[in-house]
Amino acid sequence: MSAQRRAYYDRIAAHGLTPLWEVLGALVPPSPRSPAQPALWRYAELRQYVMEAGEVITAEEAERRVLILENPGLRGQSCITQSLYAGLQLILPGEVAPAHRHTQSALRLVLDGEGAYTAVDGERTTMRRGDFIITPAWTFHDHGNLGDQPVVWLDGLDIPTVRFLDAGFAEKAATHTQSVARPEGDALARYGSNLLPMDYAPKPADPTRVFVYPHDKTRVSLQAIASAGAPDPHLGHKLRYVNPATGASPMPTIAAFTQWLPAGFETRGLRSTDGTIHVCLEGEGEAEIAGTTYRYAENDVFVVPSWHTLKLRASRDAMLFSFSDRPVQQALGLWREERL
Ligand code: GTQ
Repeated sequence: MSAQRRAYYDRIAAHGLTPLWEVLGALVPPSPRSPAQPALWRYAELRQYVMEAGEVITAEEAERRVLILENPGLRGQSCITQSLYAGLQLILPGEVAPAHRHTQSALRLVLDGEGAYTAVDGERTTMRRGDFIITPAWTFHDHGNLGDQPVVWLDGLDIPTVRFLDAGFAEKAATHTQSVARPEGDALARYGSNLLPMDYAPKPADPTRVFVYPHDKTRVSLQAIASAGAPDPHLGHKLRYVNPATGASPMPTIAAFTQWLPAGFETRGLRSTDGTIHVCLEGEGEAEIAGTTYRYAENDVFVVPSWHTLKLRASRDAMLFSFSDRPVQQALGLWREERL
């Protein structure tokens, strides 16, 4: 750089100015260049460290005893993609993770152990492996373990999105455990059975009042469509979770999906602008992400950053759960995908 330019940049810097032409290519790239990297977390290797957290701190002291899955390209930022956070939460028998609420939206995918519950706005749901549970923004929630086994689930939150917007609020509830206001199953009966209360008129972006999508029901649906026809070449047998009252994603900031890949099946390459976190609930196989192959097995988590081509293979019948910020991108007219 010429001495004249250098001196000029230094002089304008003192006035809070900087030249666009030095950064234009990076600011407006021809296609996404995510700093996030593809990565896979092997549950069989991580489980011991998750259990060890139970010896290091109590759920109550921690408020939430979670090991964050940090993207290797985004260390220190508590995120798995630029917009989403993921972590493994442990709750031991007899423990309570005290009630609080925040403007961040959360999902849980139950992975290991039985006997825990999550309570959302006064209703408990028993956490069974594979259940997809949500706690929408600003709903009080607490977790407890009434059983005799450690229970582990994957948390997915829009923490980085809310941080980006500087829109985070949180508060603790007056009591550790919410009092039970309605029997278990109430929300599913009222909002999740192709029926709705007479006076219920949700706005388009309202989160669903159905806060648990039971694994057994989802699996039955996947099995039915898998035996009814050939898999989509790019998706296998894939369905999206919805707010049944609106058809929109369960929460406004996070989309979630479930997918069945028959043994021996391989998807064609697909890339999309929503960086996506996948969890293997059943079976095993390979994820080829931008040319690098990762082997996945039960309870493994892998992340596909924005605009990285994904090919999935199943060596045994595989069931995958996934989530992303797709509804945010779609609301803003930004979402793109390319099927190769
Ligand atoms: O369960 O409320 O992994 O507030 C991070 C923040 C879980 C929770 C996390 C949270 C929670």
